[in-house]
Amino acid sequence: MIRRLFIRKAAAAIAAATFPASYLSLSGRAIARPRRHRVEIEGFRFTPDRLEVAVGDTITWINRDIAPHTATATDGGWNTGELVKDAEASVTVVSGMQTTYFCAFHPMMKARFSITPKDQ
Ligand SMILES: [Cu+2]
Repeated sequence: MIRRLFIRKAAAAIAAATFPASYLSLSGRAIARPRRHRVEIEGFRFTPDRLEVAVGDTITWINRDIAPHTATATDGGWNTGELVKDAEASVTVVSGMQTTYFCAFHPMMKARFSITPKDQ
C-alpha cells in the first residue's frame, strides 16, 4: 500500500512590509526627533550663548550662580521666571518664537538661538 502524502501548501501570509513612514519625510530623509538642549547660567553668562534648535526641541536653562537669573525673551513672549541657584526651567521651541533673550535682572546678559527649519 502506498501512502500518499498530500502536502497542502499553506497560503503564505505575506505581511506587507509596513515601514514606519512617520519617521521619513517625503524626500526620504529621516526626521529628527525632538532634542533637548541645555544652557548653563554661570558667572553671569549663558553658556552656550548660541544654539541651533528645531521646532519641537526643548531648551532647559539651569542657574549655577548664587544670584538669581532668568531667561526672558526680548519681546517678552516667553520667560523662565526667576531661577534661583540650581533651579532650572524649560521652554519648548515653537515656530516664530522670539530667539533672542536676556536676563531680566541683569539685562547685559544676552544670548540667542536660531531655529532651523524641520524637514517634513
Ligand atoms: Cu541674571
